[in-house]
Parts: sequence; C-alpha cells; structure tokens
Amino acid sequence: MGVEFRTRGRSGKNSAAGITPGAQAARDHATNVAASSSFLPVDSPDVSSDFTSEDSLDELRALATSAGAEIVGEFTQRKDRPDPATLIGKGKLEEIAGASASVSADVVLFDHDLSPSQQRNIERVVHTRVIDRTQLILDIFARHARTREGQLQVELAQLEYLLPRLAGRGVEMSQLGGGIGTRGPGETQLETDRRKIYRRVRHVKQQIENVRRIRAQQRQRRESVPVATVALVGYTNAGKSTLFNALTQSNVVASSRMFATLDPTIRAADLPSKRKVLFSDTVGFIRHLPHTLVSAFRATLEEVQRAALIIQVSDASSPISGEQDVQVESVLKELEADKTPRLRVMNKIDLLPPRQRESLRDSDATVHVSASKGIGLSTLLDRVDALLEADRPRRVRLRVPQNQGKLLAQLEAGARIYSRQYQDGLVVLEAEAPASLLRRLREWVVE
Ligand SMILES: Nc1nc2c(ncn2[C@@H]2O[C@H](COP(=O)(O)OP(=O)(O)OP(=O)(O)O)[C@@H](O)[C@H]2O)c(=O)[nH]1
Ligand SMILES: [Mg+2]
Repeated sequence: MGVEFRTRGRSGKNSAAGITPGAQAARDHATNVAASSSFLPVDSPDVSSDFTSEDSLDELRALATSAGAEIVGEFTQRKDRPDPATLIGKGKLEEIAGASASVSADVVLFDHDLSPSQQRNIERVVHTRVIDRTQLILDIFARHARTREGQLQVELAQLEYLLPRLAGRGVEMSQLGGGIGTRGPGETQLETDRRKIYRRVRHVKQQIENVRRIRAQQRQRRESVPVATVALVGYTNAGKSTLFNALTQSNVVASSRMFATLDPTIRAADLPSKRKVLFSDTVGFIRHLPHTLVSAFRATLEEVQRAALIIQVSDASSPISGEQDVQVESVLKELEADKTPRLRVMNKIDLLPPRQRESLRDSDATVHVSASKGIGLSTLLDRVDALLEADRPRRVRLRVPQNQGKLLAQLEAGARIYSRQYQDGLVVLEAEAPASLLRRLREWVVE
C-alpha cells in the first residue's frame, strides 16, 4: 500500500498489492521483503518532484533487488498525514505483521525514512527487522565498496546513521545475524558501546582525511600537466559506467544493479582535436540521497566539483527521467557544481520505439546516444571538444577581497594558482582559470 498525504494535493494512484512469494532465492542469504510501505516525503518539500508512489515503489524494488533481497509482498497506504509514532496506521501495521509472519519474512522495508523511535515502534508490532530507505541504500553501498576509501566512507555514513538509533536497543541490534542492513563494517561496532563508536568515527574520519590528502597529491601531480577533467554524473543506472567504458576503452563494472559504481575511476582519452582529456566515472545519485552519504562521499565527489565540464547522463528510456534530472540537479547544487559548464547526454536511445528515436534532435547542449550500442558517440566527443575549447583556461591577475571566502574557494578548486600574496585585506593572485570561472570572478580580474 502506498501512502499519499492528501494534504499535499498530489496525484497518484493507490496501488494494491498482495503477498507474492518470489520464485528465485537471492544469491547470498535470501532476505524476504515482506512489505514495503511507500510514503511521499513530508520533510523535504523542495525536491520531492513528481515521483508518484508507484515510481517510488518501483525504485524501492530495484534497490531491494540490488541488495540481494527477494520480494515476497508489497503494501501501500494512502493517508492524510503520517502517524508520528509509527508513520503508517495501526490497522495496516497489523496487516503487515500477519502477512510477514505467514511467509516468515526476514525484513520489512519502508520506502521512507523512519525516525529511530518509529523504527522501534514498528518493529514491536511486526516482530521482524524494519529497515528504512536510507539504511537500504547504505547497505548497497557497503556491498559495492571495493577500495579502502569507499569502504571507509560507507562505514562513516553507517556509523553516523546508527548512532542515534542505538538508545535502548544495543542488545537487540547486536544479535541481528545476516541479511539486509546488517552488512558492512558498521555492524561489528554495534556490539560495543557508544563511546567506542565515537572513537571509531574519529578514527575513520582521520583515515578518510589521509586518503583525501593522497588523492589531493595525485590530483596536483595530474594538474601540473594541464588536462581538463570531464566528470560523468547522473542518476544511478543511467549508464555512466557503460558510457565511460565506451569513451575510454575501459572495462569498469557496469551493471543493472543500482550503485554498481562507488569508487571513482579516471582515464585519459583523446578528443577528435587530439586534445587529451580525463574522463571521471563516479557514484550515481538517487532521490533523497542520504545526507550522511553525500558528506561521507565528499572526497569521492571532489572530482565532480573540480571538473571543467560535467556530462549529465540521463536514461532516455526511463519514464521518469525528467524527475531523475531534478534530483541530479539538486545534488549538483549541494556540491556547488551546478554552475560548471554542462553537456546533457540522453542515453539508451536504442530502447526507444523507432518513431520516437527518429524525432530526436541533438542541440548544442544535448546529445542523444546509446552507450552500449555505440550510437552518437562521435557527436558527443565533438561536443566535448567544442565546449572545452569555449572554456579554455586563461592566465590572469586577480585582486580578491579576503572576505570573499566562497569565491576564493572556487578559485582554489577550479584554477591553477601560480602565486598568492596578501595585501590590506586583499588576496593578489596569479592564476590560470577557465573562462566559465573567470566570468564569475570578473569584477576582481585586473589583467
Ligand atoms: N539498452 C541499453 N542499455 C544500457 C545502455 N547504457 C547502459 N545500459 C545498461 O544500463 C545498466 C546500467 O548501466 P551502468 O553503466 O552500470 O550505469 P551507471 O550509471 O554507471 O550506474 P551506477 O554506477 O550503478 O550508478 C546496465 O545494465 C547497462 O548494460 C544503452 O545505451 N542501452
Ligand atoms: Mg556506474
């Protein structure tokens, strides 16, 4: 049952669902999802966009499958407002409890974030583990992190998610056993006390800082040869890694599972003009990307923040690609990368019906491709060339007031600094910066 809060005046249908025992067992430990309750977000009116509860439930299904779960039933509820104690109504909870007992479900997934107390209250009624959307995403990240850096970042996000949830349930949580939401480095810490967790958080942060320093050194070495970085960003599963492989003749993992990519990869490629560029493939975005993850993945996402050009990859075959774009936009904004020059790539056009495909027209800002079939890639590379040419770095002298912290930070991030002097509240800099950045700083450019 999907809950729609009518007070928000949204459309969307009420989809009923029964218990349908899944046929195939999940790969590792079969985890049964007894019920997924879909709610529209009440706490973030900004980017809830036009995802209907059905779209949302489709996505939850894909997320659950990516976490290795087998779905055995679904529920949705339509409601005027959330119940503060249990989010959904008592009657519906009882119904879920009955259904989940009858199929011996291991887990009940909620397509909504639950407060620690809501989670506890619901668990008390349904007698199985209850996991919310954030925890599910954290779990997938934990499964897919391959590098030390990725693992550290996920662990930090997991620890920060768990801390407020420990009160009064340390014992239960330490006896969870296998399954969704128990995965990854976070779980071992549950057996210990809060103080130890704080200590662990500090330790992990320290280690992430070290990784970050190494990454910064590598970047500096890279940037001593001026080659522009082009970052591929987009909703999870849009085809970023497939496109990355096609553009750089690489072989990074591309998969129908969500969040297949966690660790950033950078590869060089030649553009048609013979100009060298670095393409960077990175983690995908999703609606309501848990905040702990965005901040934990800051080091990874620095590649996006520093890119000269952002290629925004969308899945043209997805009925909700427009809504997904809204979400991508909001994450780019959070990363302060929304002003970087951008090229829109509509991917997977091979999946569109022929008539629709023929009507597509590329423009300066948008290119239609099929990364897996290799369609439209030369047009794409031409566009990248042209956009980088238009955004060629220029060497300038700037006098920026010291109180312009944000602009100075942008300059540090996006330009090569040759010299820096402080005079009477001003910073005098010799720098080489792309045209797009200089436009933002033009009132401080002196020559
Ligand atoms: N039909 C079709 N499928 C594609 C195309 N590009 C990618 N795919 C498929 O889409 C799925 C996701 O592709 P990925 O390249 O892993 O997507 P991603 O954006 O890197 O996803 P995450 O790293 O998980 O965020 C895979 O099953 C790909 O085979 C395309 O042009 N056409
Ligand atoms: Mg990927």
